[in-house]
Amino acid sequence: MSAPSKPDVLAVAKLHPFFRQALDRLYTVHDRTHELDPTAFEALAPHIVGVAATGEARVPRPLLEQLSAARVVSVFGVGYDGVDVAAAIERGVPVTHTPGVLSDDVADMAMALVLGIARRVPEGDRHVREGRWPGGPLALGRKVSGARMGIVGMGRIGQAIARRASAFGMPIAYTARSAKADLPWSFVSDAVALAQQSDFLVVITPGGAGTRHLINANVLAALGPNGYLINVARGSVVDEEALICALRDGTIAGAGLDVFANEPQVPEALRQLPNVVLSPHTASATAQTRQDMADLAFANMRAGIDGQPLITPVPEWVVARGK
Ligand code: 8YV
Repeated sequence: MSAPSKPDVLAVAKLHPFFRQALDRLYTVHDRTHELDPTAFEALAPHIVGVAATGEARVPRPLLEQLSAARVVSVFGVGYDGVDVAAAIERGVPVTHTPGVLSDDVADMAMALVLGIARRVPEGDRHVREGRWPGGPLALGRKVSGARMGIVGMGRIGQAIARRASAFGMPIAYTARSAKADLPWSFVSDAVALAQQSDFLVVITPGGAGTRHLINANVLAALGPNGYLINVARGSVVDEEALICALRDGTIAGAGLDVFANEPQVPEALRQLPNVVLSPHTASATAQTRQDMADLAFANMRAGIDGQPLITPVPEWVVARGK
């Protein structure tokens, strides 16, 4: 008697091995069949009971409409801006993500980028490796301790960044959809006003249409020639062309970027600039955190498919369905 076939799951993006290995134990994972083999996908779609996604993956309404048996979309990531959550809710398909487990790593990376660009860490490494030290010292950096930090977005990760920056003696101000009365830091109504009073402007808002190009030329001009932009949110939140101009023209002093408009492609104009530290979207990329994310994303997938309570549904689902 042959073993019962495992339930069918669609992976809409290349999954992290930790997540994929967990899924393979219980499910038949179809890797991007909707893109790679549309004909086969037509026959497969009605059998898919779960969707596995990443923080940047797209799960649009037309795809959800093909997945008539889908019981859950499980995102390996805290961001889910590529998922049409409204469509999922309309179809009664919960969306889950992996909040909390990666907050420390992303906040650590934000501080690493602050220190990296301000204290010229990558530049100093090259100065030594390329034998330029005997020719003279590295240029002076910018003191971080006591500098003013403005945080755009004050969710779990924004608060983790603020706690770290406070330990560096940095006065903290923030902007968000609304002030959070329980926080000890000062609220500023908008990004331009915040930039005007910041030495380091750190972006940690969700991605998506609501924040697209929130950091534009006006914000960068307000940040000013002694200011630095740090982005650990989504590339879409920053007008990348305006940022390149601002870095090239000295409108701002520098930037530290972990995310980009069209990953993994990064414009050569940005890659050639000396006053930016570039990181390949690795803010949550530690072995420990990726395992925690995989465990949580798998637990959400299993709960959704088995009809059990979800561990971390996205807030929109909770508001719409109360759980
Ligand atoms: C994810 C991220 O690990 O959590 C997010 O939203 O941007 C990353 O930290 C990545 O998206 C997984 O592919």
